Amino acid sequence: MTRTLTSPRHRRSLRAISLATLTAVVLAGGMAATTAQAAGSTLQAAATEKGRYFGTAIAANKLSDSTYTTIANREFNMVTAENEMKIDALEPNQNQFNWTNGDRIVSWARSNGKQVRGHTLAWHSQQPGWMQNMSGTALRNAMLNHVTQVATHYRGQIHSWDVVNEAFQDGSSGARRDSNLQRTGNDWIEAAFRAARAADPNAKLCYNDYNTDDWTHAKTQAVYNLVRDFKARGVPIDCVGLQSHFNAQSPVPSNYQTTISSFAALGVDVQITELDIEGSGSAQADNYRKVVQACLAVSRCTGISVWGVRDTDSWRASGTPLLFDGNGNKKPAYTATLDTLNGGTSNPQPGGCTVAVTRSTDWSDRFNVSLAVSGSSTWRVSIQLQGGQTLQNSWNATVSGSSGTLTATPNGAGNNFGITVYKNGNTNLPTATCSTT
Ligand code: 9MR
Repeated sequence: MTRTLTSPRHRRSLRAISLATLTAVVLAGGMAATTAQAAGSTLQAAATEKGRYFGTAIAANKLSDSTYTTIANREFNMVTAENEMKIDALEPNQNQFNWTNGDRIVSWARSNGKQVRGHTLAWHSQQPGWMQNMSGTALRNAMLNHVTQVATHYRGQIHSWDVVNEAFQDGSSGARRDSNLQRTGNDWIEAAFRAARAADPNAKLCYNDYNTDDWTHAKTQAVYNLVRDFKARGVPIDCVGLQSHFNAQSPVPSNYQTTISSFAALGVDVQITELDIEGSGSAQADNYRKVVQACLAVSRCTGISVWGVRDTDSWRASGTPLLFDGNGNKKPAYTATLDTLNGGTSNPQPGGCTVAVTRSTDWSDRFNVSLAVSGSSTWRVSIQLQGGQTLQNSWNATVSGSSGTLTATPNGAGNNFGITVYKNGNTNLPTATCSTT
């Protein structure tokens, strides 16, 4: 046996096997790299790589618009019905449920491999006329019946339910919003959560609101206290939804990450549920970047949904608050969101360095990439251009190579340097790693 194995003929064939194995490994490596690159080329793929989802609101009457469904299907893996699962839509007459449009959205989502956020079981707004005219015990029971019937109908198909929506006042009071539901007794919120848990034990149950993004706002603190109280008393709650509708009057707060991490520290997930940010160009892109960065910085921030696909689909279309323009083209806000989802600096080794990579000016054929090294002044940065991309130009560092992997070292200009990259059809941001020399 030994002799046979070590015979020259066998050694040759062993070498052939090793070569074949090696080739396979290299090929597999190449394929893995291609897959990883493709995986980060849509919002859903990039978010998945970070252990999150990326969703959108969907309107049933737009499911026949192929531009809309093409984008929605490609980019998002979580779907919220924009209006079709609200109380007036599902129970237009008491105890007569109309599931048609809610079911259309759920079945579109599920047949395309997406998950669904349910929105919303109990709310002061969008109540059908019969409910608006009710009060007291009759209203409480009607609300609980609605929660039970709807959560039962969709049982097993919902990732997370917005069980209660917008139950607190704006402004400095921190009080509950006055509504017919609130007037049935302060415990209406916990009653709704208990009914939802009983009807669908596997859905995550969320409290969802707007103007709860700034940690210093009374409304944020009021929701925080509600969640803390629910956790302390064992009322079932799994998540908080920050709607995050931003504009000039209500900008992305500088303490947004503190808000997210503070809720998460109570033992609930945080979901950014209705994100839209009015504006355009690089200012809007920067705001989207801040939101995504804040979510990625908190492990219990488990997903982000934008409130619509194209600007023209938005409830406030004139503010152009979304990631795609009316023609379905990707906006700078889209690119910033994708880049941020794909980004992230590795933790420095002791005595090591990190490099942050951001896209700056973007032209049709090329873009600038800014690289900022921290942790050391004696570094070597390895930059991996994406497939097809080539180097045009560099500044403030010595850069060698022209495609594939580039190497950058200090040229006396400090730790911030840049390159211009020809896209050649590939708009993805290069990646970089830093080592000390
Ligand atoms: O985008 C929704 C719009 O089409 C409806 O007319 C409106 C009233 O129901 O609701 C909008 O969505 C809201 C969501 O349900 C709750 N948070 C605020 C959203 C924007 O108004």
